[in-house]
Amino acid sequence: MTKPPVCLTIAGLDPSGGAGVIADIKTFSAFGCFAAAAVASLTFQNTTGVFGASHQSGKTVRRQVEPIFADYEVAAVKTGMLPTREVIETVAEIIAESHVPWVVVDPVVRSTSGFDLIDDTALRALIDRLFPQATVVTPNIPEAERISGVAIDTEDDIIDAADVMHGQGARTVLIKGGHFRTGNIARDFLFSDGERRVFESDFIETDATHGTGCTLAAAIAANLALGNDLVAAIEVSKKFVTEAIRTAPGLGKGHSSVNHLVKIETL
Ligand code: PXL
Repeated sequence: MTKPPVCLTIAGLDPSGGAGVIADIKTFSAFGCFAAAAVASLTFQNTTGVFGASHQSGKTVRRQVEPIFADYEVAAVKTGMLPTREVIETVAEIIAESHVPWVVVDPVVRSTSGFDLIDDTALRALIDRLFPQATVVTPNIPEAERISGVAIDTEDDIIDAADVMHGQGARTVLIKGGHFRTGNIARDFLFSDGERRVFESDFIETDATHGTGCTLAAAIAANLALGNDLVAAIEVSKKFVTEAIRTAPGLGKGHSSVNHLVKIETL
């Protein structure tokens, strides 16, 4: 049997299974990658909201991740909720030392239910230390607004926000337009090397959106690890997330998780 590519997520643990490392592990697996995971923060939550979090230190994140790099050839890293400046600086150092070829940075800032997942100092470190190392940074609209300081109402605002993020060191930015729909189309905007590309998918009217951001970023990392180029990786990942929303299990009293185990043959 040929060896599967190893994908490593460094993110928060959502014990209810919808977002964070559990979503990432399932998504990596759905694409046939081997999942490794380090927990940067233990969150307390369910589908109705986030009730708190207990963060790891830079040291305990390093102690989780270093043995993995010492043992495996890691094909892609995906970062999600990195709660403090200390954790972000540690992750940035380890990624730089590792020379891992693909780094997907999901700049997780706030939960769907409005809980701030990282503070301003951490956000600054995320921009300064991780953006320059990212193959792609994947903010949604509220995240792009908080990171760039640009209020986004129009497509021109999306372009302005991407310009600011380029200036902040992110070479390639995918702004996810789920919060910026046009009719029944959800559009994501990719900015890379002076070029802009728009990806369209069906907008599905639903409450089952918990973990969509994590799932998309993890799917992109998996597909880069499998040898796809970035555009192809985003295309298949968007189809995957659309299907994951469409086939969501509808669990819990709040925003249901999506279905992370979509059969990729059906895409
Ligand atoms: O969807 C953003 C997100 C990412 N990671 C973790 C989370 C959340 C939202 O709740 O809990 C761990």
